[in-house]
Amino acid sequence: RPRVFSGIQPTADSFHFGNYLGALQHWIRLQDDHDAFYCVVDMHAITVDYDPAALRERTYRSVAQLLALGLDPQRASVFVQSHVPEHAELAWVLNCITGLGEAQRMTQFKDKAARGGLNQASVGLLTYPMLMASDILLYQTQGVPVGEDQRQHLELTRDLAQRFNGRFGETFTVPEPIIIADTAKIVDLQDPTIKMSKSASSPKGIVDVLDDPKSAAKKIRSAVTDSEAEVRFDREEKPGVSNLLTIYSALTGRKVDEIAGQYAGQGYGAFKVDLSEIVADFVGPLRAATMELLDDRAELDRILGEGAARAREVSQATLDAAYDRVGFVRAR
Ligand code: AQP
Repeated sequence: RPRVFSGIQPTADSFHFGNYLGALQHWIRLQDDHDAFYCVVDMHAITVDYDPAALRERTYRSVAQLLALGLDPQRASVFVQSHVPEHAELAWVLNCITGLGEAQRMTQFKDKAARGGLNQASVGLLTYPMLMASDILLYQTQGVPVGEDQRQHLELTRDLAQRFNGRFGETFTVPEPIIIADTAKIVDLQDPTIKMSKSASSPKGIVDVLDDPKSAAKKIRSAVTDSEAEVRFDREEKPGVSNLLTIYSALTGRKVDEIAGQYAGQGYGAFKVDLSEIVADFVGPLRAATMELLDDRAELDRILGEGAARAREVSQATLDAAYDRVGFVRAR
C-alpha cells in the first residue's frame, strides 16, 4: 500500500473548516487503502509565541478531534511529533543542506515574520520547512495530503530529498503533494480574498469544527457574497458564493453544478439557510464526540503510544541510513 504522511499543528482550540476540507477529510479517506502516518506537530507549534499549558491541552484536543472526525488508529498511525525524536534529528541534517536564502524565500516565513517584525521572529520559524521536510522524508512518504498553502514547502521537501540523494546516495523517497483542487483553498467567510486561517481570519470569518451548531449556522448565513443574487460557481468573479458551494458540495457529496441548479433564480436566502443547517448538523455531534474522547486521557495516551511505536519502526531505519550516508560514525 502506498505510504502517505501528513501533519497538523495543535495551535488552536479547534481545527477549522479550511483544515478539515483542505486536508483532514483526505487524511480520513486515504486511511482505507494507504499506509498512513498522521502526526500532531507540536514541535512546529512552538515556532511562534505560545503558552505551554495551552499547547499541552490543544495537543490532546487535536488528537481527540482527529479521532472524532473519523481517523481510525487501527488503520492509520496517529502520533505526536515530539514522541518521535528522529524528527528533530533529521531536521538538523536537512538544515545543513539548505541555503539561508532558500529558507528566507519561503512565503509562510515571510508572512509570519512580517507580522511581528523580522528581528522578533524565531530561528525556529525560519527552519520550520526543514522540520516539515524531515517529518515527511523519515517515512519514505509517497504522498502528502495538504492544502494549497503548503505547496511551496512540499516543493522544498522534494528539492531537499533530491539534493540529499544526489550528494550522499539514494536515501529518501521523493514525495508528491496530494492537493485536491476543489477544496485546496477554503477562503474566509467575511473576506473571500484571503484563506480561512486561524491567525488572519476574524471569528466571523472562520468556522471551527468545534463551533456550537447555532453560531456555525449564523456565520454561514452572514457570509459575504456579492450583489448579483445568482448561485453560480465562479472563483474569480464570485469567490464568496463559490466558497459556500465548495463547502456545501464537500459536506453533502453532491456536485457543485447540481447544487447551483437547485437554487437557480432564488437569490441567496434559501441557499444560505440550507447550508447553515448542513453545517450545523455536521458540527453538532463532533463537539460531543471530541469531549467524550477527551475524558479518557489514558486511552488517548495508549493510542499515541502505539502510533509512536509504529512511527519509530520506520523513522529509526531512515535516520540510521541518513546518518550513515552523511559520514557519522554509528554508535555500537
Ligand atoms: N484555508 C484553508 N484551505 C485549505 N486547506 C487549509 N489548511 C489550512 N488552512 C486551509 C490546511 O490544513 C492543514 C493543517 O495546517 P497547519 O497545521 O499548518 O495549520 P495552519 O496552516 O497553521 O492553519 P492556518 O489556519 O492556516 O494557521 P496559520 O494562520 O497560523 O497559518 C494543512 O494541510 C493546510 O494546508
